[in-house]
Amino acid sequence: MQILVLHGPNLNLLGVREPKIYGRETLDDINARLKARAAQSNTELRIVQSNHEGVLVDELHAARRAEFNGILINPGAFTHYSYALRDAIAATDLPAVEVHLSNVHKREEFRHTSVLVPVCIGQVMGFGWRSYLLGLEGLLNYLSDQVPSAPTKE
Ligand code: CA2
Repeated sequence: MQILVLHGPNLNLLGVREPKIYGRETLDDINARLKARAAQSNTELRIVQSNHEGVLVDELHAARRAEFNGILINPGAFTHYSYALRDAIAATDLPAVEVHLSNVHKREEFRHTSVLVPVCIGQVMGFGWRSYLLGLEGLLNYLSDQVPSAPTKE
């Protein structure tokens, strides 16, 4: 199986700034943990971090063409207002899980809305770097529950 992991804007700063909110793990640390867990389920990850909305949209379009099985995404602040990302996730027709390091509901009002979660199968937040692993776990479980479609009779 293949899963696309997307990290949105500013997440490249993880571990370097604001450790009280986002923890001390770097993005490389989180990616290594995700890869190790995915390998246990014979799953390959394509991992991309971008500060640019269009790059994330392009990655989502490419994921559909390349027959990925699912998407794990921390959209960063795009969570709260990007209809472009929402449309792109919906267009993939793939199961997507939204993850957040922080519990956005304990933070500023503008973070309380996700315009993306309606096109995702689920959302995990508030567990720091573990949110990513919990999100991956949920996605892998969801995918393993999917019954392969029966071959069509002639
Ligand atoms: O809690 C999350 O994972 C967020 O997606 C993080 C976004 C924020 O805009 C969302 O509301 C919630 C911000 C990521 C910024 O990451 C930084 C990491 C270190 C230093 C500064 C920013």
